[in-house]
Amino acid sequence: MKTVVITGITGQAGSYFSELLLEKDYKVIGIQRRSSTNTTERISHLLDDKKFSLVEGDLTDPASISGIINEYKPDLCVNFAAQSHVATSFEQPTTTFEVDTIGVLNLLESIRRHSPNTRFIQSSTSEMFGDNCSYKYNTPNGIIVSPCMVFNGSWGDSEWIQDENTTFNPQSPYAIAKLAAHHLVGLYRKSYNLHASCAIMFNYESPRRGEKFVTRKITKWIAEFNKWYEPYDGVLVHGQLAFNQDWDNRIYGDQCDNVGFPKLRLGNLDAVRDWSHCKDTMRAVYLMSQQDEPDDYIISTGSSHTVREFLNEAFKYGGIDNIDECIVIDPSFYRPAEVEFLRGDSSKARRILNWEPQVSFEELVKEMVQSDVAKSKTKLRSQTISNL
Ligand code: F7E
Repeated sequence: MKTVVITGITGQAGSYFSELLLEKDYKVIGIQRRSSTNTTERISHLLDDKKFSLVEGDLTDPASISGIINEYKPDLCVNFAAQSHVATSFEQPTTTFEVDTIGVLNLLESIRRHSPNTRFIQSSTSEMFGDNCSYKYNTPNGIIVSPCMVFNGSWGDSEWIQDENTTFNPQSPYAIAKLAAHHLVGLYRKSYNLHASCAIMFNYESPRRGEKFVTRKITKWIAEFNKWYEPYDGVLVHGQLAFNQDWDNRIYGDQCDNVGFPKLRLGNLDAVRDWSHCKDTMRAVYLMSQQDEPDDYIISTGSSHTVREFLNEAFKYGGIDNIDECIVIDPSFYRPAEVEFLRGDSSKARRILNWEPQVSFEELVKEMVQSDVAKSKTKLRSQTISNL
């Protein structure tokens, strides 16, 4: 039986990737940071699986990481651990570099010294492109791609994309830290012949997405808003909603007009993202790990939408019409520097890995809304019972 060590095991990607590798009959070792609170919500259904176990460790502590790599000498090690919130990286740049760059260096060094046959996959990010794109020109002699163009704000049907040859121009401490890690992986692959690859993943989402990312923030708000109104088992529970204070305190400033519910506070609605389902993205990561040769791949759907489009789609599934009355544009959610446009060209992954995404944008949004609505109803049931 093969063994995989996964960092960031308690996160969205770690949980889906674990499920996939358990299905593929891997023994899964998840590295979990010590915490006094329970962080295993996303992997609670895996904890009883005999092939699944957790070990305590911290990416920023070389001794703990090298101890784990040395002990298990895994066939595969996948790094999903990161300080992954872009806005937070402006407030905590040093922590971001410690986890997102030094943490990767610690993993690479541990593998090089203790287990050079371990295959390694790093989660790189589309954020590394920043405000840069490639532009495809149709010419009489075929398509020409210019890999270093600053996005001009107009896209529509245009041929702006990012692919493996697009020049990086990172726009946040997070993206710069990730880019340094990306280059380290390339260097260790070349210098030490490690089977080390980078998955350049565009935004991936699911019902397990963290609640501070814009997609989940929207779908969770919709669920809580609907719950505010809903009669349950004949009992009108309007007003009994217990807010999750950890979600984002800034949401709870203004009240929604006429309804007594806090408005949804958002920043830049014009940003364009290439959103995929996390499960699709994880399949690509698995396929990368099975290739004879290590390499870097763009993992994306190739189809992009604005935050506003996500908002419209989610409100549609949530059955709420009056979006403008429900939201407030709050400049505190604007970033010091923004990545305006992301659309990944994953032709290489489709060709070599024989991969393609299966979940459409509409299906993704619908699943996220439905999941949050279902979760909020479960919460409501227990609250209602305890209130009786
Ligand atoms: O923002 C805008 C915001 O935080 C998406 C991470 O997984 O994907 C993710 O990074 C867009 C941005 O994700 C709010 O300004 C508007 O333009 O959901 P996000 P992200 O920054 O794209 C990449 C690939 C990663 O690697 C990252 O780790 O939405 N936006 N209003 C907002 N964003 C947030 N969070 N909250 C708002 O209220």
